[in-house]
Amino acid sequence: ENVVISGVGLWTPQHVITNEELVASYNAYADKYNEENAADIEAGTLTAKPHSSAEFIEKASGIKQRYIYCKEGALDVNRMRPDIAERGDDELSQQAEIALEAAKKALAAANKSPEDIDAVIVSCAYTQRSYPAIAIEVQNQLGIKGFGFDMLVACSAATFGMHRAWEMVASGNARAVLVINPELVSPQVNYTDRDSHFIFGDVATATVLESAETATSAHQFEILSTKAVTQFSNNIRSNFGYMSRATDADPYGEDKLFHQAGRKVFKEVCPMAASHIEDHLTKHDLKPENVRRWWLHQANINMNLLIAKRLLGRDATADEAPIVLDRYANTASAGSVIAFALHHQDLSAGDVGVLCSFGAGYSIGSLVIKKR
Ligand code: CO8
Repeated sequence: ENVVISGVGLWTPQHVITNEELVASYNAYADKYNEENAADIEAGTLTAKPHSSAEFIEKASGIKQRYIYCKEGALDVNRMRPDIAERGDDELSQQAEIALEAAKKALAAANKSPEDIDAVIVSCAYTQRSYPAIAIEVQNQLGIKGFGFDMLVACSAATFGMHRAWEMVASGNARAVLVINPELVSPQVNYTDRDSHFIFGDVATATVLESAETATSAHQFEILSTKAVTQFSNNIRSNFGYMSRATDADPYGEDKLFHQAGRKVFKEVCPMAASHIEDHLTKHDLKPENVRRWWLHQANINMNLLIAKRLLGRDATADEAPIVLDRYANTASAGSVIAFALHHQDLSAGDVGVLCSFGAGYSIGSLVIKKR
């Protein structure tokens, strides 16, 4: 059975943090930290916190700003993390709230109503609780029958989620599947660490995958095939988890937040991603020059430029490989889906595109798709 992506939805938080705001807050925090710990820094038992810079951030990453679900607290030098009120069991969870925003947009774009959907997958880098699944909460809110589940694949959560939806529809086990990526990552960002404080932003994306036979939307992309690979690496890691209570580990320890060896990631992931994409295209007797659009993972502009250059043998234009991380920063698994959401309506029937994620795990996931 031919499967299409028949709709995509993008929810963007209303709060923005510019590089300048972020750096002013971090530098004030660093000054305070250095002053309070002057004796230990002088004695050499503690390292002084160096200043961050907006110029460095833009040059090293291409990021100019990021969106955040709750700005309150994140820039407060006495807090340095968002200040989000806990909700009761009878209230909608924050992650389900943003998932619903994107899901409704995807359903509208796909021209589908909840009765048409047989499964809901919430796939992202973190879920705010273990159970009941956020997907089941969303399913309940929308009044969808069938089933829902959560899955975590860090950077490749969105593509791997779409892979599972493709399998469900292709096998005839579901008519249509809603895949949602509520990337509410700001609570996991260490705003006191200059190496990583600038990297991430919050967003939610969603897609509807269904049989080509039932699709009626204006913009449909047939999935020619999917391809995934994982290879274990500690270079991007978060040790946050349910075991902390038993191990007596500090639940707020720095290793419980996102941390990485960014240089190593860059060196190792770029060649992996380029050869993965090349192999995937070869399966369809396609060459990189046959690809009209590249919706690539959005972690770092230099990574995308390098991967596109390896594939094409020249620089890709912004029209060929759109960049959204200047506005959105790295949004974990949602980056390639944001690029798709903002840059797909201009393609013509028969145009081929590649949607590809790469990052933590390591994990790489791609879909070769064709405009109908
Ligand atoms: N301001 C000023 N200077 C800085 C700053 C800063 N903010 N940060 C670092 N520097 C300094 C460094 O200390 C270093 O100084 P020195 O040379 O004296 O040691 C110098 O600047 C250069 O630093 P780097 O070598 O680290 O700089 P790079 O040019 O390599 O850029 C990057 C750093 C941007 C991190 C780059 O290496 C990169 O992007 N790598 C790839 C990273 C990547 O893709 N990671 C994947 C992220 S994970 C993901 O996508 C999803 C995970 C799950 C979600 C998590 C949500 C929280």
